[in-house]
Amino acid sequence: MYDKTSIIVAPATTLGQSAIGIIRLSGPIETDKQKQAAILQILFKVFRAKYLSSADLNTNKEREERCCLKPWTLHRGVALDSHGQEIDDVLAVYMPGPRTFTGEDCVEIHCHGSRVILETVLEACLNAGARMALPGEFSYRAFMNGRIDLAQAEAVSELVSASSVQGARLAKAKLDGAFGQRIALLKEKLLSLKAKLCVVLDFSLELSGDELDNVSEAEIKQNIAELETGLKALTKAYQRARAWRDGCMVVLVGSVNAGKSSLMNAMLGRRRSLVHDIPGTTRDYIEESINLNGLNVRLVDTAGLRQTDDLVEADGVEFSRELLSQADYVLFVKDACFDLSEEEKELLLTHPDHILVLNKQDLLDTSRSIVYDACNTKIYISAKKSEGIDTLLDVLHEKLLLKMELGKSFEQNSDLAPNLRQNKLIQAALEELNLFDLDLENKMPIEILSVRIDIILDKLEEIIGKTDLDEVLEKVFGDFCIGK
Ligand SMILES: Nc1nc2c(ncn2[C@@H]2O[C@H](COP(=O)(O)OP(=O)(O)OP(=O)(O)O)[C@@H](O)[C@H]2O)c(=O)[nH]1
Ligand SMILES: [Mg+2]
Repeated sequence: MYDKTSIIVAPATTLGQSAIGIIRLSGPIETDKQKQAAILQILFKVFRAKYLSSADLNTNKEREERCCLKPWTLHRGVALDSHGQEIDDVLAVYMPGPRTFTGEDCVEIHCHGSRVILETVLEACLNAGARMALPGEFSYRAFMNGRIDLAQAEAVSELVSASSVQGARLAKAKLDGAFGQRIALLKEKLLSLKAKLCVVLDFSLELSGDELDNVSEAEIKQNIAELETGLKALTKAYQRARAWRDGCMVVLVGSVNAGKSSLMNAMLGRRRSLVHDIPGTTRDYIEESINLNGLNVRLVDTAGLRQTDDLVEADGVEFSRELLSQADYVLFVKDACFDLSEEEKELLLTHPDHILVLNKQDLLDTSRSIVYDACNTKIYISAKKSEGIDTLLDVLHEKLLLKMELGKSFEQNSDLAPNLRQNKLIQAALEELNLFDLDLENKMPIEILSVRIDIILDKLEEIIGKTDLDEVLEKVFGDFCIGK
């Protein structure tokens, strides 16, 4: 995958218009202190410090300074294009490794934030001998040089893509290494479990599980229980973290013309979804995000549920059902003037995490009372007149906090934020732990029990990264953006 010998370069900020735009370089540490660092040789082809006018260059002091720019100091100067022409007034900083993000020699050039300038400086760096960094390559080098563990590397990516303050905090805690420490604690427990088994093994190679004395067995059971609690807490935390990080998915479903698109627009406070009295107006799903008291909620408007001969609409209906199964919460929109059909009642029963939104209350004949008993929570609204929307949003917020267990003290769980990859490994570890428990019950030989522990250990190690796992690393870092 990545080679580790070249000097890599990439924009560290977006290639757009902004006050400042940064080009970042990283390359292997120059170990020969007498030699000019290779990264500086590149820098001096694209950057000239302000005080280095050609006349001044004759003094020894400046020659020295030119040879080795004072580290950790911002130097004012000009950026040069590939032909040596001045292109921008910039600041440059040289950061010798190993105490840098990548653990290597690093350089940053702070330009004015213009796409043209950044691309020109980038091109000059490439012509001077640097290579364009691949996605995630800076973080990869930080990981390979032992500056961060794999969970921390992923946290860098999670931090920049967090969609809420809490999501950013979770990523920051992981970046600080708290998550890695939690895994290390679980690893310790496993090792102590393995040690106990080894002690028993040492007594006799013939010994089998049923010959474990009562004390050892009680201790082992205690260890398993602690491990199980620790792993389960992490999978629960995954759900919570996912909600804070990626947002909760709330799907609006119901029969055609119920007012789903009107409700979507009312919740967004703007016209986004097409509204019409022709049934079957919405065919493809429409997704928009809202910030519900700090919680990122992805609202999805769907095609109305009905039997149809129209092939395109039928596809839309099929998709609505698929989205329904993925939803964290469902807003089941119903025209309040009509009774629930048997099919609708069944749908509500199979999706208990729903709010029945009874729309068009402005048309409701108060003398007519319809009993809607197949639901957990019902709220009357008028999407057209924007009535009841605030109440609906408040109730939805409350429900989501409850469902995703987000009401619990955030600070208390701030270090627990596995991502999808990590959660899969945690679940695999849990499954293996259950098998271990079963084997113990069935008095299996200790060697088999010991192998199970090794498998769990492998899973935990993969979470924080083992350097020989090339495939995992490629996948993890490949998902990063360039410059990270
Ligand atoms: N009186 C009244 N009419 C409403 C209300 N909400 C929606 N409507 C009307 O109901 C019709 C259907 O509204 P939509 O929002 O398009 O309904 P939908 O559920 O998205 O329909 P499909 O996309 O066909 O599934 C439109 O004519 C709306 O103006 C309401 O609260 N009161
Ligand atoms: Mg619609």
